[in-house]
Amino acid sequence: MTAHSAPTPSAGSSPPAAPASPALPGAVHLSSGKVRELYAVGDRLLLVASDRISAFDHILETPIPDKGRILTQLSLWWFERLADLVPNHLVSADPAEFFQTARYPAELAAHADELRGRSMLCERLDMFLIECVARGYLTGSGLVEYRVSGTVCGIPLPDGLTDGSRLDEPVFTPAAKAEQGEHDENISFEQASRRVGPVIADELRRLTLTVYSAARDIALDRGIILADTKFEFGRRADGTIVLADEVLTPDSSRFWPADQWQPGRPQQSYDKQFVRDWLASPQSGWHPKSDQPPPPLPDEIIERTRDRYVEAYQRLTGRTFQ
Ligand code: PZK
Repeated sequence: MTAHSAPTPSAGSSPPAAPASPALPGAVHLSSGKVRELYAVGDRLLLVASDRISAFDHILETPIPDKGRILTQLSLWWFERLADLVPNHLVSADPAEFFQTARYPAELAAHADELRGRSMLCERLDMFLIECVARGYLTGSGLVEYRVSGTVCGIPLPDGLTDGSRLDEPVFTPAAKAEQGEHDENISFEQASRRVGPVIADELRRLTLTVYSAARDIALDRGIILADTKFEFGRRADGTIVLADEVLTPDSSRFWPADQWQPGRPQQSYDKQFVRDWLASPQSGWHPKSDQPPPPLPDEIIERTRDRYVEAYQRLTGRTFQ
């Protein structure tokens, strides 16, 4: 994990451009993801999911109510479902439980209500410096490489595939984590092996494809295509490889409605389609390629998008949200 570096103080009297680290008394802020925050709490980590949403590579100013809770609950459900296949980093998702542990600072108890449902207390692992991506369908950066060279991360694929094509066998397509604001860079299995060592690279590929395949089957039974997904793994002091981060959420994966799947065109996104369609429409007064920040979302788009996250959660888990 990279150390948190404080923003460079700006010269003169102008205020710093970046917002201050999101303070959480009793926790040390380590890093900000696009839509999540990571804190150290004693010798553990606290992952907190916000309601922020990104689209067209921008973080929108309009939050989607409950998104952080929905995605956290979905991750937790997957961790439970997949526990027989791979150990995971979850210690507790219940503030009432984790506030009782001796390592937990008393100040944090005052924030139990804002953390409940959207946070996970986790083991602090030694993270592997690759992103472990599995793809069962061809799209995105995989499609871009395929069109140039007929390969994805150096893996040759059959001719004649198109945007959204199903692959006969899912492929492991590792990526190198990019600096904030940049896209992760696809790398070959050989490059991944150089980063983590050949034995670990083999094991990460095996775990990634095993977990993806199990999740893909579960999702498809419920009418959702899990086109691809990104996992992060780390290692315990005893050497055990552990699944970390959030898993199999619409933010770490591509979810497509199975009944609308039609290879040969970009697929409808299960969660963000209303946001994308509205932002790209004349109504928004904005262009996806614009340098300007996107405008705030209308209430109707916020509501419909929240409904989509709830629907994805409920369809996959069979549980009712809240
Ligand atoms: C870890 N990130 C990504 C960045 C986030 C998440 N169990 C772990 N042990 C050590 N490090 C990490 C984890 C996990 N998960 C995860 N970076 C380091 C990240 C920003 C916000 F919520």
